[in-house]
Amino acid sequence: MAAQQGEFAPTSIIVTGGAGFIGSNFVHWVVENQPGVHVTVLDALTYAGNMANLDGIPADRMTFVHGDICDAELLDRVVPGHDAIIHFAAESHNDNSIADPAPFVRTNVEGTFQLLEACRRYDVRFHHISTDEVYGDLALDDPARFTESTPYHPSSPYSSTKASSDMLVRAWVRTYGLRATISNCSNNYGPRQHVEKFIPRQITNILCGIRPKLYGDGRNVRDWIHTEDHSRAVWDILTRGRIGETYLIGAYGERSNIDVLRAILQRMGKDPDDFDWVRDRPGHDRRYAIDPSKLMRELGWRPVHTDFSEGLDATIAWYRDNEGWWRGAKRATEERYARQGQ
Ligand code: NAD
Ligand code: TDX
Repeated sequence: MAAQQGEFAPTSIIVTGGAGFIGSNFVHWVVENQPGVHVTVLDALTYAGNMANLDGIPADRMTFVHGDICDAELLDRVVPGHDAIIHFAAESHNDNSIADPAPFVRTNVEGTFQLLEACRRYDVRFHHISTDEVYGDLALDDPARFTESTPYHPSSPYSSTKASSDMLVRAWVRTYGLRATISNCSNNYGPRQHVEKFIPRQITNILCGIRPKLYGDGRNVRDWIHTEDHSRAVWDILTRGRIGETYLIGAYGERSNIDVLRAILQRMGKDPDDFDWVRDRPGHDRRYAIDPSKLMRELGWRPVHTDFSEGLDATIAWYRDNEGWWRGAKRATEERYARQGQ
């Protein structure tokens, strides 16, 4: 698609965390939908990064750099010559942040700081991927949704480090005039999500003959969005969003955990009570809900994957068809959960 007047039209972008779940889905989306764009993936390949996530990307469309976003000297070698950094890399799992917060502070706060400094040195556009969790949680009976002006109120070590990184981005825009935007998205689902996360954990448990595990009373609500709708929103904000602005991304997909689990059980031919209630997550956020109207109004974005049952069926099919992708991580993940009583 030709760029409109005044639109930012990058031809060479860095995607940090491009070997992870949402980052790799974004890389596939860009390669399929933006033919003039070359992607450099910068990824440390932690337990959550997987080169197989980038299978099928033509060699002339992507360069892979194995490295750490906290490494300022590496950034000095990689960043010059690129038009933009889209920053997905993070430690992303709440339960891990409760067990050991240190890597979250390092990657999410220090790593974002190093990227901002590199963008400042080389005058590169920055888009920061963040989460709705920075706003804390809502009560189940509260009609409100999060908006761009909701006060920050993070609950977990993970969400507090994401909130910190958002604050750094805002300060770099205001103080140094950095060309940056922020998006805060709700819970993503789709292919290639690590088996530690809720939906893949339950699907792969059933495929392995392990009973699914539900935290607490199961009534916590998450606002689900298909990762491909997230990718398109990020591109719209990168190319047409206003510098210095925050955009919330969500698809009106609020569902309780027990409803999601029962939908998975039903679609996989299991009894609705065929799961275990387990210890609740400490500090467990009750409900997330996004008001995406700014993104819709200003940039005309709309979710395409609006049928959750259809998206769930496709996701279940992906895990059925790609056992080799998840089998290795499954045992270590379940051993860790067992130690936590979850
Ligand atoms: P993920 O854990 O699947 O992937 C993270 C990727 O970052 C991995 O490839 C990992 O190797 C890489 N990485 C980690 N530390 C690094 C470092 N120091 N240097 C370079 N690379 C490093 O995460 P995800 O679920 O795909 O989330 C991606 C981003 O989206 C995160 O910033 C997260 O906060 C945000 N987000 C996630 C969701 C969700 O539902 N998963 C929702 C909203 C926002
Ligand atoms: O086995 C489980 N049982 C269970 O009941 C797991 C793994 C989770 N849960 C619950 C906890 C949450 O209420 O399911 C819900 C979703 O859990 P996660 O998949 O761990 O996601 P969440 O904590 O909501 O955070 C996710 O969305 C926001 C991502 O992991 C974050 O990176 C993102 O910022």
